[in-house]
Amino acid sequence: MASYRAGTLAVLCAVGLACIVRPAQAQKPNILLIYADDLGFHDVGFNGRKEWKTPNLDRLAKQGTAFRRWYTAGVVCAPSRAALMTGKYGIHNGVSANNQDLPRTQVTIAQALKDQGYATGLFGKWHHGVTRPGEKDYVHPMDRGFDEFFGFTDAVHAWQKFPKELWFGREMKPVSGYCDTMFADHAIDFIQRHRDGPFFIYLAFTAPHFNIEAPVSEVAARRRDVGRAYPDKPLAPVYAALVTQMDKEVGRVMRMLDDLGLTKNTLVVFSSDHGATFEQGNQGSSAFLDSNFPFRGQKRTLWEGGVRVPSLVRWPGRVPAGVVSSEVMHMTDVFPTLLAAAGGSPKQEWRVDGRNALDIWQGGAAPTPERTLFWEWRAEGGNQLAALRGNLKLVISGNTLPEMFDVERDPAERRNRIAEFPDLAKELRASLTAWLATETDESKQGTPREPHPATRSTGPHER
Ligand SMILES: [Ca+2]
Repeated sequence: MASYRAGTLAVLCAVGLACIVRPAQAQKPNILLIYADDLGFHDVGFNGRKEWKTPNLDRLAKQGTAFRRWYTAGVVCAPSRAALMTGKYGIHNGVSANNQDLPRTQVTIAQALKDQGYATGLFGKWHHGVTRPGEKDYVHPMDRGFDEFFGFTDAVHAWQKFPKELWFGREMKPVSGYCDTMFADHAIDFIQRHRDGPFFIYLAFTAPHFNIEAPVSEVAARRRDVGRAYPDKPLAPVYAALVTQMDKEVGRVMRMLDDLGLTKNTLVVFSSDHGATFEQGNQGSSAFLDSNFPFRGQKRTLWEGGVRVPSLVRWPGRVPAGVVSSEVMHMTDVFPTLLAAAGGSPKQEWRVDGRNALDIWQGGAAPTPERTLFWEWRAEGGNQLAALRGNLKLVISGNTLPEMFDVERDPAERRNRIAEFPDLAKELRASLTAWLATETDESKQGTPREPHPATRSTGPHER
């Protein structure tokens, strides 16, 4: 039937009848960017979680491409989100610590897409920092390119799963209910109002970040499966419910796209701001559940468990379905890639670090030679640096000797193989030092730091 139609169309065109079929490329896709908070690599079915199910995310992965090597750019909320929004490393966009506010000078993906004619909405968690010099307050998301905003601006407020009030734009109003459900409701409403498109939605859920609380019905359901498996761990089903409730919210939003016939022309990206935390706030739940398996580490570390996040992209007919990609993606790539999908490209003066990965999302391979990716975590008492090229990652933790891991053969980063690759180790260390030297004044502002061993002319690693 399809080939008959295509054949008929070709004949009609050949005889000179008006062809009003618009090529798919000419229509700008809607863009739905879904961001989870502290979701570990192993927390979703498409990465092997068995104790609970995430059928809606798994379906997206089946209908699109899941990325097994998608790296975040920051290991706490604000730096990860700022890198997502700007396509730039924290040392270049002004946010490499949780308390730094994104400077007004930085251009966000929402602003860039707005310039492409998009209606833009943020539903969920923004994470502001301390007021910058010259500002009266933090820079509000509605001054960042979002036409509409509903949610939290403050990270500590965002611990509340059943908040009493939330921001509607610039106004705080009373609300009732579970926050992620309200965020999905607002996204659905926005989709309905902007069905003629193009729209950009940044749906920033707060699950499964603590507080470890979830809707009663979902917790009850998880007590029946996860709870039975771990009767001595009462918080395990609650953590699971945070994830499965989020999955349900994703499903509701997808159904609205289906109902309005928008699925084919909507690019969906799902990711997490960084790995799961094993800190006090989670009361041991995600640690017990091994949320970052098979990786070492957690939030606030540069081991794979901190930086490698569950991620997928769906764009029917454009992004291959049912594929698990091993290409290395970096969170800073999202900005230029979404902008490319919308028919734009970043201006040179924005100095975006990420690269347009649209070819990779569409099934192509990464260009060679391989690029080097960098991380730094030097706030809140942390002191760790890392550089990745291909499968080899140099990690410098505090004052200890540098280490090198093959993250594909040894995802748990157990075997330090630096002695096998002395030249590469030296080169990566020099690249790290050069990269750190590009830190902007805005990034230095508000985060006094000790010089890291990697930047000293002689360090313990040279002994
Ligand atoms: Ca987070």
